[in-house]
Amino acid sequence: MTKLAYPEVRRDETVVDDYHGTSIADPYRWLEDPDAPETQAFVDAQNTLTRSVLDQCTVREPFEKRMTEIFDYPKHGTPFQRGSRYFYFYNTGLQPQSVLYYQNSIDGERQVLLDPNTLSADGTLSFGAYGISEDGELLAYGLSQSGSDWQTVYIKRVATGEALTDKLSWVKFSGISWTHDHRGFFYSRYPEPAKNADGTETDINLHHKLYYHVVGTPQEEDKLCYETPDNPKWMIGGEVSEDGAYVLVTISEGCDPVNRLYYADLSGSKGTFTGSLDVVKLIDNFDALYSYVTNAGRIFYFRTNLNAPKYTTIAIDFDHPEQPSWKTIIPEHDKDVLEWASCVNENRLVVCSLHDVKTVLRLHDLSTGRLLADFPLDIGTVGGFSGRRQDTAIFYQFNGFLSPGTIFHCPVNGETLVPRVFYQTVVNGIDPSALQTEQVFYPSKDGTKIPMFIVSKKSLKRDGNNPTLLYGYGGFDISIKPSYSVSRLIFMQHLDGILAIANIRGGGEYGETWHKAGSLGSKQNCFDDFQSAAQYLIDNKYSRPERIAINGGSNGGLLVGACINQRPDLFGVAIAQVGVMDMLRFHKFTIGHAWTTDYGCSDKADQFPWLIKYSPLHNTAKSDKPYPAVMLFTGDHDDRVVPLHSLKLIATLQHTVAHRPNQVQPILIRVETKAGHGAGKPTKKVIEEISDMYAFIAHIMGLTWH
Ligand code: X98
Repeated sequence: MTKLAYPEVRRDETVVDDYHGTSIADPYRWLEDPDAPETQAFVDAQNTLTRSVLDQCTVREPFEKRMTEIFDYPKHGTPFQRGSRYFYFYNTGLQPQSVLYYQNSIDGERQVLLDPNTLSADGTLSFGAYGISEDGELLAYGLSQSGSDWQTVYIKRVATGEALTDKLSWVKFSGISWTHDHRGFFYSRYPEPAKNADGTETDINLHHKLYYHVVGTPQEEDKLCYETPDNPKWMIGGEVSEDGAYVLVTISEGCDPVNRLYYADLSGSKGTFTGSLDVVKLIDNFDALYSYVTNAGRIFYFRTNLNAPKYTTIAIDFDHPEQPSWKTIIPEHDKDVLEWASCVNENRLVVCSLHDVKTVLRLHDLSTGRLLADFPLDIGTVGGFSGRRQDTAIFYQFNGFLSPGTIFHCPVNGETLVPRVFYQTVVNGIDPSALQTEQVFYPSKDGTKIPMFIVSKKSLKRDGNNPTLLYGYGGFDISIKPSYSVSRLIFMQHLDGILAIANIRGGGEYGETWHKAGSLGSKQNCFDDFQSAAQYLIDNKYSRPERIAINGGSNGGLLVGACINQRPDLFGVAIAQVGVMDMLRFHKFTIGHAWTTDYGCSDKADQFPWLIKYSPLHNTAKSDKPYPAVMLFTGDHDDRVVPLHSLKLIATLQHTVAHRPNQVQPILIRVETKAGHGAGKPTKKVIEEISDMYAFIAHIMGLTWH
């Protein structure tokens, strides 16, 4: 491969910061201004270079064609009931955005409630938060433009389709929770930004507040229900209890699974608030998570990790709220993580757990916790669920690496569980019988056993030559569970690829202990686990370094960024999507401050040493060895992980690595326009991005399409 003509990029050597006595240069600080013409020219030049490489990738066209064919299958969301109506999302196949439908009965005629595809020509307007009133008559829904986290909330009358005039701006990180009188709902928002914000801005998000909106009134009249002016980084949520009698107010200080928990009695007010809610502070510290499950009068059930890193369900009597009176309903399991619990049939609890990264679904008695029955389930993930206290039957969606999705409808009021298939997803063109899944447990650097799924053709030859996509995330208590992916199956079917998913530390696969073992001062464990995964694949003759492509997004983009600096020789290709790359400054932009719970913060003298050791931006070219081929991905409207992370890293990598005589592989970035962190991306953009990614991998590895 001939060396590419990388763009000339200005370095400003005058930008140097002092971190607790250590000087750190930031020569590409100017790339932090998304509106500067120089930044835009940089992006244009990078995109032009990247496109010139992608245009040479012969797999690009067949991949996109095949992906478009196979992805064109109907996708049905898990139905849920409000009032007498059933609601669900549905996509015919390649529609840019899924459509929200309703039916007046379970086998009634389908009617369109909201079709985002009619609202924008290019599909870049997408659904965000939504809530349907208890009687099923009103839909409040957030719309987001170009993948931004900002949403504007509107209201629609279900029966007539009439759009009301209500318009709520500056909504972000919000649920929508209706009071049972159908008069209005709780939601969370930020103050109006000083300058207009459309998702390309990088300004820090502070002063999240909880409001109540009354249908038919202007937003200026919304009741401010709770704010924490002394703690501008705290995040506030509101949820009406299942019986409509209370609102539960939760406060988080970041992404850790811990929250304060307050409640207010709504039974007298019927949502007609005169000012701040009269809250009772049940839990006023950040020692543990308390996630509302249900309540029977003043007996409240919560999922918690208090003294239970794998989570339990407890009952708290609000009339005797002192901790010794709390009752354990579902005790902590020694192995399985309790992911969520939901009350059904008035007195039963559906409990979803993770056992070695595979879903287990069980039915328990609510008041005693006694196990009543196990739901029959294949190996995979329950990805959708609906069922509430008043329901005698539930819907749940199952999927896995080789299973595109089955929605089951199952009565939960009897002695036994007899699920009926409500909807079976059918995908033509992929033969799952030719493929296999295994789960291995490999040792990491410190000996910890890490689970890894390996999906491949049954005809796999362990000759050390197989193109392998190694994917990881490793953070924020998020578990990477088996899921169906057309693009990965195409990689296996047409390029003889292997998919390896390493369930590295930092995630939630084994509860809070697993999460903490890969965060703060132990973040290096994530990178060691991921590198050990590659080593396992090499030692066991699945692949070799040149044939391993590592991939991760967001916190997983950081994982990829850190790993190429630490072990450039271990991988052939690195794809980092929407990654956090500047570990010294991430907390200054949009919601970055919420991630200090996993990462720590460079402002703190005792935490700066953790971050400077692995920050992708600050550790390039520490090794003389050539880097793998690199492609960074970002979107101009990504206001979760702002694009400056990837822009500054690519400028740095091109300066420090790409020009070295021994660096043959390209180091590139792809900046998508009118796209954000991922949610709400229209189907066409998804297919284009994925085709670019696999075409690049195939091009670098010299794979031929068949
Ligand atoms: C976030 O940053 C999620 C942001 N976020 C939310 C919501 N609530 C939050 C409360 C506290 C802190 C962050 C919150 O989205 C929310 C509330 C109601 C409805 C919907 C959302 N995350 C991390 C992230 O995006 C990890 C996953 C969630 N990162 C990007 C971490 C590093 C890279």
